[in-house]
Amino acid sequence: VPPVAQRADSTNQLSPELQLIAEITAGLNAQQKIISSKFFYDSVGSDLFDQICDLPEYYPYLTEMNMLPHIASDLSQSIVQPVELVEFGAGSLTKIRILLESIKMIKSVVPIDIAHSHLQRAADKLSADYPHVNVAPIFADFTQPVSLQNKGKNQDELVKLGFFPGSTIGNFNRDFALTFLQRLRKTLGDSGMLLIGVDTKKSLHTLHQAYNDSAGVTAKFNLNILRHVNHIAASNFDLDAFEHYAFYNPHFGRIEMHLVSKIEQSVHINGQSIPFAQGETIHTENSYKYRPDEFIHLARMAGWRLEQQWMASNDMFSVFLLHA
Ligand code: AVI
Repeated sequence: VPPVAQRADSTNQLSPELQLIAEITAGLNAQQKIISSKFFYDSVGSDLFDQICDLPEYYPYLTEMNMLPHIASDLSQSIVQPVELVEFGAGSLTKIRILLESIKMIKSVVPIDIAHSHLQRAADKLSADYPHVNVAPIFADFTQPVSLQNKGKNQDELVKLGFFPGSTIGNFNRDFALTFLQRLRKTLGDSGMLLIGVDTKKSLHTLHQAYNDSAGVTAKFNLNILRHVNHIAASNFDLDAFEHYAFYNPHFGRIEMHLVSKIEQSVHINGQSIPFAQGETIHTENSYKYRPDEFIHLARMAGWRLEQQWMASNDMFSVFLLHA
């Protein structure tokens, strides 16, 4: 494969595919090698993530799912005006259904996700099951600014209720988490609200188990990023030559996932040979954990105020309702 730089078109703009290859190559040339966690989610990776969510050790998903019916019932009392629910990174719309069951004031749903066919299928099913709710999916990368203009029915009259569950905010570094929350504040408008799930700091043992499950699903999920990169960039990562490594970094308050090179080796990508020392790692993901006061501080800095807060038993997980 010729190097990306030689394949730019006449306007010198890289195509989206070549931009991805350039991004991956740049990350592998950094001193601490890195591949962005967004490359986890090809169809195999999305299936593996669904399997992670079924693991008893991966408490964030199950804990939040158990909290949602109670939260939805609380919101059904407090939300008295018609709302449009906007989910960022909507996936299969499983969680939206729990909200729809209780909150009758949701008149319109705008799920945003980059996985086009997956979202279209889920949106069609949702629309069939809730015929009185307007379902207007947006196929986009929700980490980029998204315009809600002309989406949804009578959208100007509906108050916007943003929904960002699953502690996906934890996969952003602090600066981007702040930028993202500021952006949502703008997107959802001056009467907007945001329901957001955030994983908490807790016993190191519990955190460790959640990212080092005994069935090895998280390890497969982590290694799959190399298979996906091979597919995108025609690189030759050997999945057997790397191993999963995840640990809690107390200094940064985050789980870090890495892939460790088991041997000294070179990997070919984009016309380059990338050397790996034995034991050298590629950093693939951060998952920040927030004490409630830390998260509330961040939300306030982004222009939100706290309306309501729910904590799972033993403070295992937190969900916040923020108001503009
Ligand atoms: C999607 N995200 C919130 C998950 C997390 O816990 O950070 C991704 C994940 N990585 C390993 N297991 C799950």
